Amino acid sequence: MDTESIPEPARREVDQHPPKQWAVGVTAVAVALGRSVKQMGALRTAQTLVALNQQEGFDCPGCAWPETPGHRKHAEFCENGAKAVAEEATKRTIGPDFFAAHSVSDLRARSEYWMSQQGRITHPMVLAAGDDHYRPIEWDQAFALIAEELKALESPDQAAFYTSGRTSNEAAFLYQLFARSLGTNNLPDCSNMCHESSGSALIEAIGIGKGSVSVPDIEAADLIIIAGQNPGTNHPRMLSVLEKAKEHGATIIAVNPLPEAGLLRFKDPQKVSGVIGKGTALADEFLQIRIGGDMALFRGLGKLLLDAEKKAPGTVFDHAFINEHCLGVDDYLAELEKVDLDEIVTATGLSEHTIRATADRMIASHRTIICWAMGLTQQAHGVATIEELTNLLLLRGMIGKPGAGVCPVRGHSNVQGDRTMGVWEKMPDAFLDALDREFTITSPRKHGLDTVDTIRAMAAGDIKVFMAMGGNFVSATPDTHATAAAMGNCRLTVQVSTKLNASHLRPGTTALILPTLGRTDKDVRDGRKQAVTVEDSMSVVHLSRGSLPPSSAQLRSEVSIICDLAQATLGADHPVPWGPMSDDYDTIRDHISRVVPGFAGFNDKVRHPDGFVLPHPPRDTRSFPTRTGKANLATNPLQWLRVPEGRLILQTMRSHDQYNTTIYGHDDRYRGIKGDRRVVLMNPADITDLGFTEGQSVDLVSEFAGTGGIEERRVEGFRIVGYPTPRGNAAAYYPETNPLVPLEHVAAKSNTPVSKAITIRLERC
Ligand SMILES: Nc1nc2c(c(=O)[nH]1)N[C@H]1C(S)=C(S)[C@@H](COP(=O)(O)OP(=O)(O)OC[C@H]3O[C@@H](n4cnc5c(=O)[nH]c(N)nc54)[C@H](O)[C@@H]3O)O[C@H]1N2
Ligand SMILES: Nc1nc2c(c(=O)[nH]1)N[C@H]1C(S)=C(S)[C@@H](COP(=O)(O)OP(=O)(O)OC[C@H]3O[C@@H](n4cnc5c(=O)[nH]c(N)nc54)[C@H](O)[C@@H]3O)O[C@H]1N2
Ligand SMILES: [Mo]
Repeated sequence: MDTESIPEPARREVDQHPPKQWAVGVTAVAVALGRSVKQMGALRTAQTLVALNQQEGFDCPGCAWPETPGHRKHAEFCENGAKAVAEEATKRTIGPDFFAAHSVSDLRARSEYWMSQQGRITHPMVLAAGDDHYRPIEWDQAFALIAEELKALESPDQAAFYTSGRTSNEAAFLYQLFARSLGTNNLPDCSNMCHESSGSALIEAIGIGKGSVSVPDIEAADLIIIAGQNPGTNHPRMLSVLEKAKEHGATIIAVNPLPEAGLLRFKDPQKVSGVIGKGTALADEFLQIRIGGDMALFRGLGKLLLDAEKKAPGTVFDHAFINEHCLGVDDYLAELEKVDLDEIVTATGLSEHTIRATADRMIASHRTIICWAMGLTQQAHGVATIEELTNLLLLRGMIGKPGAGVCPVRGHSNVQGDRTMGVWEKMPDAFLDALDREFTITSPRKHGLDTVDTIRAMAAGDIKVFMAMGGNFVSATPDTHATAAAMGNCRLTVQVSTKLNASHLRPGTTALILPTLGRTDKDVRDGRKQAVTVEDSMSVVHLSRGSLPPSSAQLRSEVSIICDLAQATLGADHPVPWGPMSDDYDTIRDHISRVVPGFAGFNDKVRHPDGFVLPHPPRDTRSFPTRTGKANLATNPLQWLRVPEGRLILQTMRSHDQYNTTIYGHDDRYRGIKGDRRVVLMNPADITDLGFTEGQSVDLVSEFAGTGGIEERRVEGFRIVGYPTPRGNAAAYYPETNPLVPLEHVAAKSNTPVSKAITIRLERC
């Protein structure tokens, strides 16, 4: 395929239509099939899409939303899942000729869109010190090069091992085992930028950092609050579960600064009525909240629940549950007493009437679920916000019973599994003890570096070797220019990748690209077809088997790459049986079954058609394995965002045509935006008040109070689009806006970059 024929899109006038009032429907099917055939051809499209999320097929590399139990036989259609598959299973390839034709300096001028459209990387490539071209390298030489650099380190803590959330359980387990065998806990991952705030809050509150509900729970709930999440684009299969819940009489409340199409109305392409009819109205209420106002909303609701409880004691709070299971209740109630509803109205931008109506719905509910995603986690006070919503559920005993609980909706398809497998810079000692016993190694106990701290350490020259198991570190992390410079301080950067991206172009002194199999690819080891496993957002573990012939004989599985690297680095007499595990993934699962809680009998259990569900003590038995042994209500000072004079609060979000840093196209169909990603969505009244006009091109300048005064960062040439977002708030796409997010702008406790609340001003350009 002639990849030169894929041009950079010409910048043209953004074509804007009013935001869509419904999601999915027949257009989605057409768009996804069109993309699939373009990337894969008709035959491969047919072969691939029938195997998606089937019992004998592969797990969708799109989102982490679970399959409905018993339904894995009937793959649900999901436009964005199909697009994610088409991107991976594309027939386009890039190999040594491509890299001979394009220098690194040339490629830096290309967009992420252009790069991802070039196709799958087919050969291991090396960028030698001082060279401007990647050149092919043999696998063994690549492993020897990495091993040499790792062995030359003064301390293993001079290495960092990043993971993106597509990595299978088996590869993730081996990757952390390798890092710990080497002697470091430096295991930053994409979760640090994603649901870390949820984990931080939930571990303290309920003793486990995972959601407590299942698909049947959602279908059985009578009230579902969805805050800071855009499921129509990012978790489309969630919509059919919400539709089921509605059929059973549930009320759905959407809390979002934007009127996201998927939350308002849903057309199910599986049903004739969905294709031709008006669709199901999903949200009964749309609370158009100001960015960062969620903690105030939940606190205001808490106050109204308390008032109602005082009026009719025993009717609102679940005293039996509170007495048996909760700590910290009196302090929290004392805090609620202080609430001034006027402040809540100002902080949220919602009317008192709306907040009271929501409280009434909560009081009337017997089974409440709260779902959330990045709108809540990527806030400076994200952890406190999630603690606040958990408090409300605890006061009402809404956890550990059918149809009720906490539901952080995960991002990457195996991000939750990677954590379960030990990819975390601060894994508890009990896990490390079990790992050491199983393999007779000595894991380090000193906590390692997370994503933001890895970048800081790189900038300080303290990280010499950086390895990434997937992902696009430079584009996904904040402060793009500072991060790119920090990468340049490394002696060696290694990217295990499927597709070309900006991280390959921000090398250390030497850089390697190691091409790997994806989910859709057939993985044969030692003559036998291998399967891997993944864990979804609701703690269900199941098998995934790729079936497509790999696009190059050079591609290796992540598992085999790690095992070969480990043997090259740690030597043949290392106590971990890297060779046998590399040849037969059942062997890896046997080891996992003895190390990771909940995995006893792993190989048998995972062969059940629906996989198996991991234990979750609060959900299963209302027991709370926290430090105190009880569910803890947290009391935090109320926090919300004030918009400084002449400024806006900017959130950075995903369009309908991207997967994180992989850009599929330039449209954002549900938001009615076509042909341009460099846009800033603003309230029309703000456009006028700030002295601008629609369609004007501006620079976005972020302002951040650093230690040395106000710091500024700039991205250039964004087109103003009038959009129904609250006054004082703006929205633009990630990753183009990541240069605006200072490395220091992180959430308290979770260290998650604050990608959803950046103070900006606009400047004419
Ligand atoms: N197709 C597709 N699917 C994906 C991804 C993808 O890029 N493409 N990414 C995957 C990953 S890794 C993740 S983490 C998930 C992300 O899934 P989401 O969290 O849905 O992704 P975002 O686009 O970041 O959207 C955040 C939502 O929060 C809202 N929001 C912003 N600020 C606030 C606030 O202060 N309060 C409230 N209440 N809402 C706010 C935004 O308007 C937006 O609707 O999706 C996963 N699935
Ligand atoms: N401003 C801003 N920044 C954000 C966010 C935001 O909302 N706003 N969201 C954050 C979130 S939630 C996340 S999760 C991160 C995402 O951060 P990452 O996970 O690091 O980024 P991705 O764009 O998902 O990574 C894409 C790359 O992964 C590689 N890849 C794809 N599939 C495979 C595979 O199967 N194996 C291997 N080895 N490689 C593969 C391809 O080479 C591709 O180029 O970004 C974060 N950054
Ligand atoms: Mo994510």
